[in-house]
Amino acid sequence: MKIYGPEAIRNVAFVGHGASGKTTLVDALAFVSGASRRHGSIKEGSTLTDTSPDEIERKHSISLSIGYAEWMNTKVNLLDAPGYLDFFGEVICGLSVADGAVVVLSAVSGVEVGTERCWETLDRLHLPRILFVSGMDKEHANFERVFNDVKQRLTPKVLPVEIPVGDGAQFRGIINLFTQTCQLFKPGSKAGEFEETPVPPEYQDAFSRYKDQMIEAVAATGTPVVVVVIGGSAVTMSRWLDRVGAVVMAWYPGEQGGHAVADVLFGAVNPAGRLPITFPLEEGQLPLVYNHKPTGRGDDYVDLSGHPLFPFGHGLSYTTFEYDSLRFDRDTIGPGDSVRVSFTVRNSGRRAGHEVAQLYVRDLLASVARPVQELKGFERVSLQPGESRRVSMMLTPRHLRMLDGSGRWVVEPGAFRVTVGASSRDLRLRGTLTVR
Ligand SMILES: Nc1nc2c(ncn2[C@@H]2O[C@H](COP(=O)(O)OP(=O)(O)OP(=O)(O)O)[C@@H](O)[C@H]2O)c(=O)[nH]1
Ligand SMILES: [Mg+2]
Repeated sequence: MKIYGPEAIRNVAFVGHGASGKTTLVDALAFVSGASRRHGSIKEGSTLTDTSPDEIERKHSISLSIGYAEWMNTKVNLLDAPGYLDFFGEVICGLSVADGAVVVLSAVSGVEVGTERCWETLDRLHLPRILFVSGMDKEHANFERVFNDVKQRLTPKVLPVEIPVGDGAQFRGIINLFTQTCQLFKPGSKAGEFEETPVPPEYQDAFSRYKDQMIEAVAATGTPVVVVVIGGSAVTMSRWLDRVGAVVMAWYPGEQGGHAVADVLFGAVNPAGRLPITFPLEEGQLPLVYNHKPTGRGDDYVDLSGHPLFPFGHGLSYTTFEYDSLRFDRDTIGPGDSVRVSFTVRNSGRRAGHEVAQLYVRDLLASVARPVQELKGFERVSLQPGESRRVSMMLTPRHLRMLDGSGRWVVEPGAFRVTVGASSRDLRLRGTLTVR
């Protein structure tokens, strides 16, 4: 073994009720880390830490014993405490030198009196802790029940880091909620042997539910929270959105994405991206698009709004913008004519920023049903605080045309409503253009 200085040594105590699996876990950790060559078992009396004749004979720990694991240039002393309350003095000895604790719970029995007793001592000593649910392969193992038990009887501030795949005889592996990977064990394999796979489809629901709980728990600490979403499409966020300060949609930002996100979070860059899709409140609203045909009725459901969570074209920045003075160079045009639409955008906030001004058109009367609005132009305008600029965009016959009942492109005479704003639902200016 390498020689470690005090800065690279950690003492971690393994505590919990009797026979919850502490000695077995310590043995497995030492084995997986390479510190021990033997994968011992309680049944054979061959574990690293239950070594006295009494412990081997009775198959439970009697005194505090130490194993160790070498992990990431740190020596982790594994202090295996007995679980039976008769030996609670040993637990206190272990905890008094520990930097933190692993509280081991049985997947079958969950929180027991012994667990509560350890927890109270950990509270008193202000020790950080993680919980480990052992015996997921046993009959009647139930992770969800143990998790809820912990929330009710020990602390509401608990978050799963890993969740099991299957239980009892069907227990097959674990899913890590942070790395978003799944480790599947082969039947009969040793500790530390697994195959790494993506999260199985049947676990996606549980996976997202626990991830949402993770965001809620972090937000509940009171520290301002920004959620950075890495994803290729809309995600639902109604369960936690009102509890966090901001959301940054980073899409799949590539290998320099971390720097870009950091610049946005720390304010070095004022973001100006706009959504090219609609984010729904719930999946039940899908398909949800900004340019649908008129429905002839309200958009709401009996039990849900018909409005999106974030509309097409939405995006915020660290400043604000005002719009005014919409003008057309002509109000009435012929079917083959173009018109110049202009308006003023002003940076009304205190930071320099970029606005993406958007122009939408609706054909108010047509021979076939036309969308309630369609994006026909946009322009990115960079403005210093207080600065304003005239923005102008051309509307040409291409922007006003449609396919008629017989499949021909036509610009039909009549009125067109022209709206300008910061998103498809944040429209600040409107005017009407007439085609003769
Ligand atoms: N099937 C199964 N059995 C386990 C698991 N972990 C522990 N066991 C068994 O459960 C029994 C108790 O395990 P121990 O590791 O001795 O538990 P402990 O918490 O150290 O017990 P005490 O020191 O007596 O408090 C032993 O028979 C183990 O073989 C597990 O994950 N699955
Ligand atoms: Mg033990």
